Amino acid sequence: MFVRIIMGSSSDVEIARKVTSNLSKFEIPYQVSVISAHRALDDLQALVGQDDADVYIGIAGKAAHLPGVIAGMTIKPVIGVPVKSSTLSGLDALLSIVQMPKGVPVATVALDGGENAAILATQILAVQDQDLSQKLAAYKKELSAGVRDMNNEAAV
Ligand code: RP5
Repeated sequence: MFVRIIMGSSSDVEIARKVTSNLSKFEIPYQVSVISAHRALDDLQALVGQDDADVYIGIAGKAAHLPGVIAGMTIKPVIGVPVKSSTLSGLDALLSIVQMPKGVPVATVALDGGENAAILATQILAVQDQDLSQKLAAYKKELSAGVRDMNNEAAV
């Protein structure tokens, strides 16, 4: 079991780090590559064509076709992370990733949302993994506790 993370440029690395640090919390193996759908399509085809990952995460900015192209090459779930790397503040990337044609979905998370991409990948893998399900349940409890702490700390 592993998650394949592909970013469109090395300039996306900070977002990729958000993904890897959160996957690591759940002890999920991953592999990271830099491959542009526009500039290295053959390399992308060769990698995704190996069909060895359980979930793909595509990270890209500007005209962000990378996750959609990955989705066109695989039957595995694809999560897209739009990156705020353009003069349009990432709206271009968001729309490029979310507006997929019928039959080729990309599960799109928030701009720069590497954390949620990792959590969503974990949830997909947990469907068939009891140990991961338990870790996610514990994580949800931590989230709730965090909000309760905010309530206690809020000076209102
Ligand atoms: C996209 O264009 C990349 O995903 C990156 O977010 C953006 C800028 O790429 P570079 O010009 O930094 O290589 O392909």
